[in-house]
Amino acid sequence: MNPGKFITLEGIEGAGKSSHLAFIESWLKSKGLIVVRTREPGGTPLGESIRQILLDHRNTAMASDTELLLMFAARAQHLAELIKPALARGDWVLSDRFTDATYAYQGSGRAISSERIGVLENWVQGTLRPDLTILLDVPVDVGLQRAAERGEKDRFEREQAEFFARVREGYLSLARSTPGRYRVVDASCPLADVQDQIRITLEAWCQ
Ligand code: Z5A
Repeated sequence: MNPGKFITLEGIEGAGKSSHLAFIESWLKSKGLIVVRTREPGGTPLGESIRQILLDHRNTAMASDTELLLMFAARAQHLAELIKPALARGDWVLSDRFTDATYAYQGSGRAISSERIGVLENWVQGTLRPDLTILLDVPVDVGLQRAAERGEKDRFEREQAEFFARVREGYLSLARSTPGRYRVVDASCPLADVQDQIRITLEAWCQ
């Protein structure tokens, strides 16, 4: 049996992750792979409950460390209940966000040190890391304009443009420091062009 692979999709608000997840899933399935599609925070019943707390815009008093620990609490459950069993079966796991989002949002966005995040990453994940991370990169103004067309804003979506600028730079910095795992896609162009870039990326990576 081939070992399962772990693919994550990342990007700032309005980058288009939701729009492209189904495409990636169907492309992988067309290659005969069994795909488990999931998301963070969430992916399990317990994780989805934690997600509700994290995204609830009424939780304005949430401290940055609380936010960080809740992200990793949801992730610990996600790994134990879904990700590790799927990979052990040889399935491919496709996750809408994972720990890079923590480095970008809680690290670059909220100014929590990488060292502190790294302690939790090693504790919760051990040596497990994604095999491939696709970063949908988009300028903040473009992303926010796209996202503005959605309904009521959650707790993160209420952040200012400066916050998302730090998050974007955090992601680009991760991509620069981990080039073997990262593929950066220009998500500012039309949907079909972004999809083409993703397909070319997957074809090259899966060879
Ligand atoms: N978070 C965190 O802080 N720390 C962590 O460790 C983790 C997460 C794991 C929820 O995540 C929040 O959790 C997230 C970070 C934080 N908050 N924020 N921001 P989420 O992934 O569920 O939330 P999201 O970022 O809002 O993701 P999303 O729903 O997948 O949105 P999206 O990337 O913006 O994608 P979209 O809905 O597909 O696109 C938005 C709109 O743009 C939509 O109308 C599309 O039709 C349009 N769009 C997309 N691409 C294009 C192109 N190329 N052209 C034109 N229009 C486009």
